Amino acid sequence: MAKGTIVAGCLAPHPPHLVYAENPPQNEPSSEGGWEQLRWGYERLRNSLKDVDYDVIVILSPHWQTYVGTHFIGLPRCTSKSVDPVFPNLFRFDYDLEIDVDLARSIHDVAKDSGMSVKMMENPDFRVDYGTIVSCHMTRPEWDKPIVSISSNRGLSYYSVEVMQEMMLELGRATRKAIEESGKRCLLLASNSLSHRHFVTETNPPEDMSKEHITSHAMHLWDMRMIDLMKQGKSQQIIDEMPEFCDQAIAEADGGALTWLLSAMDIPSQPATLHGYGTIIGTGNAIVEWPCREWGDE
Ligand code: 2X7
Ligand code: FE2
Repeated sequence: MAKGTIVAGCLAPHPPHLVYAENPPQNEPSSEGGWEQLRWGYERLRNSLKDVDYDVIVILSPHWQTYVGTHFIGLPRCTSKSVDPVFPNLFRFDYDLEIDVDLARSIHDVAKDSGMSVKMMENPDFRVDYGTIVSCHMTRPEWDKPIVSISSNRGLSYYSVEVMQEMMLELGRATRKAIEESGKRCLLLASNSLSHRHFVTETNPPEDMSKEHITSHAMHLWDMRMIDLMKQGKSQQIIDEMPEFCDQAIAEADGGALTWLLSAMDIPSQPATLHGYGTIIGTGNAIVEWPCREWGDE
């Protein structure tokens, strides 16, 4: 069997506003559009991936929060309605998705062997979080690929960003090893915004783009710094600066997704491609791709 590979790793933010603005048939509320810069960014990501052959999407979302270890969905099919608890006016989405339970279990097993606390989630009434759904929908709206859904262990809440990072670096290594052993071609998604300080009131209508901007200049500077490091291939520096970034920009990378992604790609020094940047209720969001399939065995 050929060794499995990561075809690309992506930073794929999940504000529900993006799906709301797209008006897909699965989402109940309807809109007049909005947040086009980001939606065009996702369009560019989809174009970049359109001829890429892959078997499964592996995603880590900060909105599935588990406090004892990292969990993996262990049910072959998940069908229900996902409602954003903060924005039920924007996101009430009927989903029907397939899980690659074999790959999920393999990552679980490798992580367990390396000493991590892990669990397969087999509750049939489980609701898939909106972060997972939005990032998958915006990346692959056809919903024709199975996914592996990984929870965000809140190492930061109990300990510190440093502890969270150590755990996510280990989970990334376990993910890469399990993928290589599986023989599968995988697309990895880190589902998170960058700076995450948001407005506390909503405009009417929510898609009024004359009101959309970053919450502060400091948040803008942090977002630009992180994007610059990604474009320069300075992954180790991103890891090194993560504690300050999470603290000062209230970054949603505090859920571990970006650290996990960089670790799974072996802390790449190759440059990433920025497909788009934009704000959503004041938070900073970047759509970024690391095209691992083009790197060869360097
Ligand atoms: O989950 C989110 C987010 N990360 C950023 C902005 C708005 C809503 O939801
Ligand atoms: Fe979020």
